[in-house]
Amino acid sequence: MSCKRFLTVLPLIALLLLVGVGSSQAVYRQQCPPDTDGVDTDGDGIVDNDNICVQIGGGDGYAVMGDGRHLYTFGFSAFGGPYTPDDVVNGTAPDPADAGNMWSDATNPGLVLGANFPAPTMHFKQGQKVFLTLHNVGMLIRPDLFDPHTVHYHGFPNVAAIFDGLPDSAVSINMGSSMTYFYNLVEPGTYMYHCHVEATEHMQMGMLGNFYVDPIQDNGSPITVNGKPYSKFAYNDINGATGYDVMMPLQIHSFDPVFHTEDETVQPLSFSTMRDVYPMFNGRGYPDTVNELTPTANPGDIDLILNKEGNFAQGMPALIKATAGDRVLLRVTSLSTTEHFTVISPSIPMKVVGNGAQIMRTNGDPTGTDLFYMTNSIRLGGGEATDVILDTTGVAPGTYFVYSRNLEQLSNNQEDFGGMMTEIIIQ
Ligand SMILES: [Ca+2]
Ligand SMILES: [Ca+2]
Ligand SMILES: [Ca+2]
Ligand SMILES: [Ca+2]
Ligand SMILES: [Cu+2]
Repeated sequence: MSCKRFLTVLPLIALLLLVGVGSSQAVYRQQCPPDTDGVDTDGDGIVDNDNICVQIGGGDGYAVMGDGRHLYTFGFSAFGGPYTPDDVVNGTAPDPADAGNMWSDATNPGLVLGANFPAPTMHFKQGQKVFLTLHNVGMLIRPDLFDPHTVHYHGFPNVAAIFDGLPDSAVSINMGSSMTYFYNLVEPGTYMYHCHVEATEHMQMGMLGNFYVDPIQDNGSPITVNGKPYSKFAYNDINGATGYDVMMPLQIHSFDPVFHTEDETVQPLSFSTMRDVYPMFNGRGYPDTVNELTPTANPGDIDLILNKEGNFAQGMPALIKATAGDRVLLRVTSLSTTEHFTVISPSIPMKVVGNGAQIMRTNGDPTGTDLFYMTNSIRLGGGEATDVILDTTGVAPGTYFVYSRNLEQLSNNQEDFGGMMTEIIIQ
């Protein structure tokens, strides 16, 4: 951004901070070109709807842990449009009740300011061309921290290094600045995104989100497997092997409260002794992982999730619900900065069908040989993604569990029985 524009924007931001209102879309600009290529690249039969423009903010805020503690975080939030931070950002189905929420989500006071954890979920379709604008809204709790931010779309082969978000090879976005990243989504898969500025700090602090791309095969006619037709697939698989009925992204992450408190209270950061004691799925520690959305007074807005103390917590659900016979796709990703995590499903076997945003076939080729395997546990390090399908055929109705095999990760800090666990309810 030019110096002149920065100087124009800065007082406006200061004004917004003072008055605390969020109707400032005019302040920030995004690139959002119309789709005029005359070609239908996402396969839905419409030639002019393939460009998708979304905006997120980068800033700071608080996240509520499973034991009720509020941790200072850095994060991304949905921005400048009719979204609350927890809404899926996919350019469709905006929630009109949320119009104008930018600096804070009035319906979700646990998530004030410019941060949400996890970051807004990115859900797109193969063939779409995404223009993702990141606005750095600044740190409201740490205004002395003029850290820039970026978006690193992990695992994605970019057309140019500048869109990769790596501070070494790309520009970082300073406070009051914006940049539009371009992604040509030619491959489906389970990805993740995060800020890559001072990555250990900004990732530990929470700038992490789910990101997945549906395959173009979803546009085709249903594929019948074992007498049951599927119309949604994890990957282009030709024979329906990755077809599913229910899908849930499960983001693995964990927080070190000492590190977060140091950042909040302007202390030197303990990188070398980072120790995560809040293991989470989708930003929540059990039992918050299974709390359901609570309808609000606003019609159409079902964003609230209360934790066990009745406080608002992160709005990303992690409860899995299915009907016996359904195939459940879990898109498991880890953005942990400290540890490997082993996730088990002890009662319902997992079929691993994807890894590293590719179908588990030779060379990741849809026509390759199946390399799928059955297991009860998958192990992920930071930056890894695994797609598993739980086939619930013959599973008796009831409650089943998915959790970390490392038993010390089943806690919310010093509170026993919590952490990285969620439930599968089979009806
Ligand atoms: Ca189209
Ligand atoms: Ca087009
Ligand atoms: Ca909403
Ligand atoms: Ca820093
Ligand atoms: Cu950042």
